[in-house]
Amino acid sequence: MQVIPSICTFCGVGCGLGLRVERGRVIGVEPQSGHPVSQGQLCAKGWSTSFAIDPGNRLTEPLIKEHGKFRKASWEEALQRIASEFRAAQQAGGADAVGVISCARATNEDNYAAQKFARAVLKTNNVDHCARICHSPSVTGLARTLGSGAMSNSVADIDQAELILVIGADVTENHAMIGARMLRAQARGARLIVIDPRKTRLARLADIHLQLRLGSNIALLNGLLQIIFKNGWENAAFLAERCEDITPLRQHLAAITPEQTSAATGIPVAELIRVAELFSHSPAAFTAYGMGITQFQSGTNNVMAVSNLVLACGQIGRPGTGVNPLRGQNNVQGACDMGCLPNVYPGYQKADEPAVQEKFAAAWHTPMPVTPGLTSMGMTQAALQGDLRALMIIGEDPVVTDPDQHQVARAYAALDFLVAFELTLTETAKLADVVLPAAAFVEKDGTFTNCERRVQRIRKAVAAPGSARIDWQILGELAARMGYAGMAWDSAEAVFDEMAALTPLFSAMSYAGLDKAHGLQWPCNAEHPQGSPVLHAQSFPLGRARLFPLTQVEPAEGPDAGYPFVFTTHRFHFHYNCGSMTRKSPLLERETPAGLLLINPQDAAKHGWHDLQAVCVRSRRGSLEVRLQLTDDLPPGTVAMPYHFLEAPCNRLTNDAMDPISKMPELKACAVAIEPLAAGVVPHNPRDAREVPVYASL
Ligand SMILES: Nc1nc2c(c(=O)[nH]1)N[C@H]1C(S)=C(S)[C@@H](COP(=O)(O)OP(=O)(O)OC[C@H]3O[C@@H](n4cnc5c(=O)[nH]c(N)nc54)[C@H](O)[C@@H]3O)O[C@H]1N2
Ligand SMILES: Nc1nc2c(c(=O)[nH]1)N[C@H]1C(S)=C(S)[C@@H](COP(=O)(O)OP(=O)(O)OC[C@H]3O[C@@H](n4cnc5c(=O)[nH]c(N)nc54)[C@H](O)[C@@H]3O)O[C@H]1N2
Ligand code: SF4
Ligand SMILES: [Mo]
Repeated sequence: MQVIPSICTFCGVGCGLGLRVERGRVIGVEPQSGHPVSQGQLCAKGWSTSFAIDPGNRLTEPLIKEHGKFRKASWEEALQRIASEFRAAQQAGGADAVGVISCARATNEDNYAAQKFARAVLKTNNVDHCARICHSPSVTGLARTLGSGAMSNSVADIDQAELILVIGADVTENHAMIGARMLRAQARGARLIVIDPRKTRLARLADIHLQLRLGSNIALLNGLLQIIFKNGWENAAFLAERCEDITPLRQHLAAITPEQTSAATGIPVAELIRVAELFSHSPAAFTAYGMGITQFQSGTNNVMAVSNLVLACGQIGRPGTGVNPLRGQNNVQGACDMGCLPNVYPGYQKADEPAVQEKFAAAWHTPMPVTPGLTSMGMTQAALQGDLRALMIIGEDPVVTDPDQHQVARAYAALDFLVAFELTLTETAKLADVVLPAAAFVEKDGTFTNCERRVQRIRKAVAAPGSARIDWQILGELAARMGYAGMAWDSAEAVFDEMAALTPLFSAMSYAGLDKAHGLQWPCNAEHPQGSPVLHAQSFPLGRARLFPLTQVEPAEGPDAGYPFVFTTHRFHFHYNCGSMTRKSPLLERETPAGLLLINPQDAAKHGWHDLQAVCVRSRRGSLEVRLQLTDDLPPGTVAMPYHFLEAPCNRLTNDAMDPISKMPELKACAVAIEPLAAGVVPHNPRDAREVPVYASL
């Protein structure tokens, strides 16, 4: 048996794995000892890796759909078909009639290739990925306040924090090794404060839990700041030295009273004062936040409100502090860094700046597109309107994971051509005209970038099943077929080196450097050859940071007589996003029943519903059938569902009302009605039809 060092393929913590390989198969994993983030541990998902990538569950040959049914095809035929369909779509609708959705689960090398393919081969900026519906408000919000949207500090900083503030993140479930580290910090005396409308496990263990009304984040953060300014608890020296003038913010907050904040958020005044005092007086406060901040139509403003609080108290730029968006997927930080966003090239070089366009035109030996690109949700809208005709989806399952499932399915049905690169036949792949089998992380070399900007090596441990190929190689072969020779790399390292040479944030990185220890944190360049564990120590990318006056924005849909419950969505520890990988593990499947609607016992009692009652849940966009689970994790009036289960597709209900700045849809709040099913009726389960393309008839 060999043990090959790698990095976990699930969440953005980026734990170090050893892949146990026997007779050409990954038979299990072990934690890497001495890894700076995972410290010799893994969570249940990491331990289940071998099921998630098992060759028995995988696509092995290209598939082409004919008369509504897939048949096996050669790579030659499949690639030729994709090349000619993309060219036909562009001839009919122009360069921007096509788009690429890249993969936050694939490597930096794959993502670099995806955006280069979009820009250099297709000549469009229509390239995006699921960061759009994850931390895009962090990218836009922190760009405005600091100039950089990444986690400012490192995971190890938690060990030095005196206070840990967690806002809208369920850390023990979703970033398990960070959650464990926070609890260890609390055990040695750090204070733990959680702001969440649900009683999460971490909230139950915290010193203080502010169980705010769902969606009242700006009201709460403004209220805390108002108390801080009123009492003179702000860090005046830091504000004077490091920030722009804050007079407009002070004036804006002067109109607010703690009583108003309490009424708007449901938090007693005394609790507000206590948290404001503790946070502002702490010698080192580490602030972490997640989807409870970003997934709102006010997502960008929510992020800026977090940033205001951190800056006003000077809790940034030192070890143990910082504003720390907990990035979600194993390589979502990397997919953003590599420029799989319509408005930036690798390293956040702006796509609308002529100098940047010229730089890449010269490096890639072809003109660059000049029109602004569409976001992923923008591509869905364009497809519905007939403006987008062909779409390439590399490892993403928007039919399950994007809001308003019926609309997504209608949009994809309206395309002339859809191609999916996947490990398995997901709900989205079922809708495609061509499906290409992609190599999984254990079958390729490359790098993943974790949530703390740490670029880490993954290594090929086994051969890909059947004829499956690596994403960047597929893109290179397609490029050649479409007349572009500049993507014919011979190794992942060659892709990385090209990227590093063009990206100032990565210019001092190489595979040799990454191999030496446990990777390097960007920026890693001539100024910081050893990388950067803490950002913003001396100055901000903007020079001085900015604090913005902000006003509470309510969710687009509130409860009313027709739809009386607030509906929200979140995650379970044992499953991961669309579930296409974790649900292959019988061990993980055993842990969590699929498709439950979580509801407070008082609500259930009021309506005479019992635990496991079968119900129909309806929003303005769709409906589904599930069973209730009674839990006091949720306050009365709010119901919640995890989103991993295709047989209980909560994104049939969710609202695509969007943040105007980041285009983030409001996945955390909409309104629903609940009706009990007749006694004895079993909830309809679309999984019964699992292998049938659900929307093939649309
Ligand atoms: N086990 C597991 N781990 C994962 C994932 C997974 O699917 N499963 N997915 C990965 C990905 S892609 C991501 S992005 C991360 C996401 O990790 P998190 O950010 O933790 O994601 P969620 O559980 O969706 O939401 C976090 C919390 O926001 C709270 N919340 C809802 N509304 C509000 C509000 O108005 N204010 C506040 N303050 N809180 C609110 C919810 O109650 C929930 O506890 O997890 C990653 N890790
Ligand atoms: N209601 C609701 N919806 C949500 C959210 C929510 O909180 N509530 N959260 C949103 C968030 S934060 C996110 S990030 C999205 C995630 O949404 P998705 O990105 O759609 O989900 P994932 O399960 O992370 O991964 C998608 C696919 O990547 C494939 N894959 C893995 N590795 C590779 C590879 O190397 N190459 C290729 N080609 N494919 C690969 C897997 O097989 C999997 O099917 O969901 C969003 N949707
Ligand atoms: S915490 Fe995240 S990275 Fe670590 S083992 Fe679990 S899923 Fe993998
Ligand atoms: Mo995410």
